[in-house]
Amino acid sequence: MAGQSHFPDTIFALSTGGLPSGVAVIRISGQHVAPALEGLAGGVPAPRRAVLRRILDAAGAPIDRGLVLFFQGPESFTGEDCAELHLHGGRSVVSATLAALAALPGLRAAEAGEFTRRAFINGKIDLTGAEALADLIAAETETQRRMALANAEGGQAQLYSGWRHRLLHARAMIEAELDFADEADVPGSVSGTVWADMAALAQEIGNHIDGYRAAEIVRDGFRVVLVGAPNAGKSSLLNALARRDVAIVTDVPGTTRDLVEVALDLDGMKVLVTDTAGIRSTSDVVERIGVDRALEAAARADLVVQLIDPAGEVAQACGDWDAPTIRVWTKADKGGTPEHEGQAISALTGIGMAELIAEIARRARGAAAPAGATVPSRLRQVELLRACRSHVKSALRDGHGLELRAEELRLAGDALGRITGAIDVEDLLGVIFSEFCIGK
Ligand SMILES: Nc1nc2c(ncn2[C@@H]2O[C@H](COP(=O)(O)OP(=O)(O)OP(=O)(O)O)[C@@H](O)[C@H]2O)c(=O)[nH]1
Ligand SMILES: [Mg+2]
Repeated sequence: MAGQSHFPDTIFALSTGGLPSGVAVIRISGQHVAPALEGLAGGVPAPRRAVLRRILDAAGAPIDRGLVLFFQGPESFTGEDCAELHLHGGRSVVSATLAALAALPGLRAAEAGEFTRRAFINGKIDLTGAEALADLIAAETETQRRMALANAEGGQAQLYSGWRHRLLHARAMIEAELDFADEADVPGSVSGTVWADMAALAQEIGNHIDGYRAAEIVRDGFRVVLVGAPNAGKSSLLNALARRDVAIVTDVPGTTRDLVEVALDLDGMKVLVTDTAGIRSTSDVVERIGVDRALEAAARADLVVQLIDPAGEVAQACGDWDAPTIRVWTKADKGGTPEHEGQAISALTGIGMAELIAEIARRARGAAAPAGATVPSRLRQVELLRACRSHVKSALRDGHGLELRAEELRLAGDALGRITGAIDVEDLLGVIFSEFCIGK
């Protein structure tokens, strides 16, 4: 069977990473999979059974021996007939096999994200599921992985389809009220419960949208900015956190001018730590730009860590930022006792470092979406959610007629449909699937 494909081409790609590797998996999808396996592997294995076969080139000469798996559409990732060849991950093995596949009629190399795109078009996953798969492949930390997995397993799809269902139900009740408005025995308060539910829905969508920043923190990282007077020990702290020499450290005040950023995995959370120029008023043009950048970075931070050398100059007024700020006293190995509250650390000996890292990780977790929460993961989704909520709110306004209010609910449902790809998204697909690597 040729699966449910509408695509003339059968696509193939190396789906595993860099070569050489122990094993390389080549994936094939489309209506010509079975004939391709006949030629390449001497036959089509029973679906979902791994069999060891010789892989042959077009002239019948052996390329390698490997496992061959066949997935009959629609029970496959793409919904089409699919196959996987698990080969030895040598460059020559892979290139000879890809060349043999390209020589077969109807086959061509896949574009980035093309397998997932076919899965979407064949109804195997919705757009939020596809986006979550891209996130899962990109996930570097445990929290990123958990969030992506929850969405890949249909968390968002279920939530939005529940909301669409409520919108449909509300419209049906309103239509009924419109149709039977003239008759005496209409259950008059039908729309009363409907509007209460729509008000609740607007609230739920609002809460869900509020979760986006927390999701962004998981996906893109919790932004920590180190600020303080020159020589406070900011660059030394950055290097200690990164466990390598990222930033230049000298005893010259004003060493750092640019922003220096490192991405860390702190206790499963992605944390971006930025070192900045020491803040002071200066006539040096370059340093002044550095100070401006430091203050801008602090303004964008999720957490500011303000470093103070107890023996150093009293930090000058540091400017304004909204982010929560923790004070850290540096160079604790020198024994100067801080007079004020705050953590004491030494980047040199490691005193207090574990406590500081734990505190940053605790705050990052507090700001991030909780594990397994269903949250919007893309600005695209948030924009449509905002549109949806604004239509629901318009519908709730009593001023205009019932027909118009029902129409607003229809538009609200359409916005949700665009998030999952149930309606009208052709123009978006290129953008969404280009995020993927080849072979997915
Ligand atoms: N004893 C001791 N010295 C430190 C410690 N941390 C930094 N220093 C020294 O303090 C001086 C300044 O350190 P930096 O890390 O360059 O300070 P900074 O805040 O980045 O300074 P600017 O980039 O000029 O703003 C250097 O001589 C460091 O070796 C520490 O924990 N203990
Ligand atoms: Mg520095």
